[in-house]
Amino acid sequence: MSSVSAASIPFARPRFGPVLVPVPDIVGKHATLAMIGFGTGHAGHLHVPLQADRDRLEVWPARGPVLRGDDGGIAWASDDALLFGAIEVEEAAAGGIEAATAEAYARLLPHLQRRGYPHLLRIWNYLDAITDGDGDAERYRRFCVGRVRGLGGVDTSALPAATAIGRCDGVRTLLVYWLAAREPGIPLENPRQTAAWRYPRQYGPQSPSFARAMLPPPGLGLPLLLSGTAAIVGHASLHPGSLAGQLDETLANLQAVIDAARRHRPALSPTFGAGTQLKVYVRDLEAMDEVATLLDARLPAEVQCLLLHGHVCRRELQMEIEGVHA
Ligand code: 3EB
Repeated sequence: MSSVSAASIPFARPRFGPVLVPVPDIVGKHATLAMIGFGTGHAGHLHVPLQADRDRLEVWPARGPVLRGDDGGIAWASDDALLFGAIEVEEAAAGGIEAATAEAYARLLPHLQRRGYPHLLRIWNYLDAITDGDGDAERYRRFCVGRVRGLGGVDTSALPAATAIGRCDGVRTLLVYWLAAREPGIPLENPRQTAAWRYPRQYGPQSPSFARAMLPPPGLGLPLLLSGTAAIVGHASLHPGSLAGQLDETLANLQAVIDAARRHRPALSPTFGAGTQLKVYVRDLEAMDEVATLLDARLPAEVQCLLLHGHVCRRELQMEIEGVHA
C-alpha cells in the first residue's frame, strides 16, 4: 500500500476505519485524526511500547479539518465527529498502579465533557507487569479497582469496548488512549461469555469494566470495534498450554460477537475478510512465529494481522485478539 488516500483503502473497508501501513508511506501525506505507532517508535505520534512482528502505523483518517490540543496532559485531536485522546500517568508519581489508573480515568471523563464528546466508544490500556502480585494485590486487579474509582462508578449499560494489556519493558507508566463520540454507540456482549462486569468474585474485588464490542453510532464510517478477546467461555479460561486451542476459542468468540453485531447492522460482513483487521497480543515472544503460522491457516489472506508481544491479564492466557470488522 503506497499511501492511505481514499482510493487505496480496500473497498470493503469503511472509509473512516483504521488502516495499518508501513511507517514511511504515511507520514505527512494525509489528514489524520490519529496515528498510533507499533513496533519501533517514531517521533510525532503516539507509540504503543510493545514489540511487533513489523513496524506499523495505525492511521485513523479524519473526516474533515482536525483540531488538536493539550488539555492538562491529555493530548487530543477531533474532527467534529470523533475525539481521540491519550494520557500517560507515571505510577510512582501517582502512588501505584491503582492510583495511576484512578487518576487517568478521573481526568479523562471531564475532558470528554469539556470537548463535547461524552460517549467513550473504545479505550486501550497498557500497563507493565500486569499479572504481578498475588490474589487481590495483583496489578490487573488493582487496575480494575482504580478504573472504577476514577470513573466514579460504572454504568454497565454504557461501557466502551476495551483492551488492557501488559507491556513487557519494565516501564511503570500507564498508557491509556481512546476514541469518543458526540452520540452513543451500541455496546455489545458475547453470548458465549459472561459479561466481564459480571465476572464472579474469584477474579478480583472489582469486575472489569468493558463491553465485548462497540457498534459505533451510524454515519461515522466506522467499523465494529472488537474488544480484547481471549479463550474465555463463560468466565473460565480454556485450553491452558495450547496455542492452537486458545486461538480457535478466541476466533470463535470474535465470530460470536460479529454475529451479535450483525443482528443490529446486517451490512457487516458475516465472516472475517478484507474488512477485518486484528491485533494479536502474544504472551511469549518465542511463540510469535507459531501464532503467525496458526493464524495463516485459519484466516483468509485479506485479514490484516499485526502481532504484538504483550501480556494478557490472566497468567494462563497466552494470547488475546482485538480488532475492527466492517
Ligand atoms: C477478558 O475477556 C480478557 O479490563 O479492559 C480484555 C479486554 C480483557 C479488556 C479490560 C480485559 C479488558 O476478560 C481480558
